[in-house]
Amino acid sequence: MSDRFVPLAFEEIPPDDMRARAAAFRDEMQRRRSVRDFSDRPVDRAIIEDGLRAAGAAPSGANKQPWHFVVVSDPALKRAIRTAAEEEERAFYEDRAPQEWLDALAPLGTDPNKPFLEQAPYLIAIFAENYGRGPDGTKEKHYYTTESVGIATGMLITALHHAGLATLTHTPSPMRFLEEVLERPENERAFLLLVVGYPDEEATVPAIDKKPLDAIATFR
Ligand code: IYR
Repeated sequence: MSDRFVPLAFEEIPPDDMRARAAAFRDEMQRRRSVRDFSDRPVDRAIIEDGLRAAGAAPSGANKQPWHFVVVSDPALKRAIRTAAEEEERAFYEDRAPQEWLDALAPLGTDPNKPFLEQAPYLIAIFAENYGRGPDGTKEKHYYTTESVGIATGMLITALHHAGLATLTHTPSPMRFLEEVLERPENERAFLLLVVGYPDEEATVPAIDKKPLDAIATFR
C-alpha cells in the first residue's frame, strides 16, 4: 500500500510492569473457555465492532488482509445456519466421523444439536479470501492466507474474551453452506464460525486441562 516509512509508535513499559502485565494477561487468557451454552442476552454491537477492528490489525502475508467477517444477528439467517450446520453435523456424527475422532471428542460432550447457533446474539462467519481484487477489479494474489486468517481469528477471540464475552470456535464440516447462505463472492471460502455472546447462567464446560509450559515449549 505504502512505500513510505513512519516512526514506530512503540510504548516502552518498565520491566516490573512488563512482568506484571504478562502474568495478568496469562491469567486472563487461562480463564478463556470454549462455551456451548449461550444466553440470548443482547450484546452491544460496539463491542463486536471493536473486536473486529482488533482482529483487522493482525499481521498478514504481504499485508493483504485476506479475511472477511460476516456478523450475523438476524434470527432468520441464524436459523438457516443452524439448520444447515445440524444437517452436516448429523452426517458427521452418524456416518462420516471415524471412531477415533468420535472418541477424541467424547470428553467435550458434543453432539449434532447446535441450539447455540440460534441462542447466541451473534455468529461471526469468518471467510478467507483466496485472492483479492485490485482497485480496477484485477485479481490480486494473496499469500499465507490460512495462517493470516488464523492469526486474525485468534486476535478476535482474544479481544472478545478481554471485553467480557464468551466465544465458541465452531467448525461444521464441511462448511461450504456458509458461503451459500451468506451469499459470499467466489473468492471467499468459509474458514470458521465464531459464536459470540454471554454464557448461559447455568453454563458448564468440560473438565479438561491445558498442557503445562514444559510440554508445549522448548528453550535452547
Ligand atoms: N464439528 C463437530 C465436531 C467437532 C470437531 C472438533 I476437532 C471439535 O474440537 C469439536 C467438535 C461439532 O461441532 O460438533
